[in-house]
Amino acid sequence: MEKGLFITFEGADGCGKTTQLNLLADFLKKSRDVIITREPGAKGLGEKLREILLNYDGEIAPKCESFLFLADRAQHIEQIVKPAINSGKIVLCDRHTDSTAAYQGYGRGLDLKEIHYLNNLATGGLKPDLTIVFDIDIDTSMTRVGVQKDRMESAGIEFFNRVRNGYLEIAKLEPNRVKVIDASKSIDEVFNNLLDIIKPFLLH
Ligand code: Z5A
Repeated sequence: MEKGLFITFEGADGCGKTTQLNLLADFLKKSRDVIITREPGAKGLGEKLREILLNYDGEIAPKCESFLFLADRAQHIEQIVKPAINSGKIVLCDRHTDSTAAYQGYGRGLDLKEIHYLNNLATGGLKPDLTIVFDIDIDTSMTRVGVQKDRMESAGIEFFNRVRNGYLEIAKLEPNRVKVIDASKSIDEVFNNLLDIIKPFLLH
């Protein structure tokens, strides 16, 4: 059996990571067993948590928001990610632990050490083999998101700049796991850059 792999896709809203994840899945499916998943809300209970996180119209305290994302993660890891990796699949996941660090930590200002600890608790210590951060300036990403914004997307430009800088900081701290791609380029150019990173990685 081939070794399972866990690859996560990260970046500010509208950076184009979902588009790239789907392109990569199509490319990899020619030779490997691949599953696509996401946080928050892959399926079942997660979908209910996603509905609250993105659409609840009352106030959600930052700590409560973090715990809801972490609850979704704990369920997702047990129900979907671990079984898929253990059966030799490549798991492509749209957002994971670095989203909590970037949005709730750098963005909302919660303690990063605590978030790191809680992320570890939720994942049982399982880490992505590779994480791609799709980096983009906030004006471009907000144009891509469009006028219809959910609860998280309505947080404002200063918040998103903190999130973006948070991702770049995470990449500096963990250069072996986290690779940054300039996501302001065309879809084809970004995908070619993604393949440049993925291909040698798959050979290891
Ligand atoms: N969140 C959190 O705070 N803490 C956590 O722990 C976790 C998540 C796990 C989830 O939102 C929200 O939860 C997210 C972070 C927070 N929100 N905020 N704010 P989501 O799952 O609904 O959506 P998303 O992950 O933020 O992004 P998205 O809507 O899926 O967009 P995307 O993946 O970045 O981009 P896309 O869908 O591939 O593309 C967006 C549009 O741009 C689309 O029309 C594409 O055709 C277009 N596009 C894509 N690439 C290009 C290029 N290269 N050029 C031009 N146009 C492009």
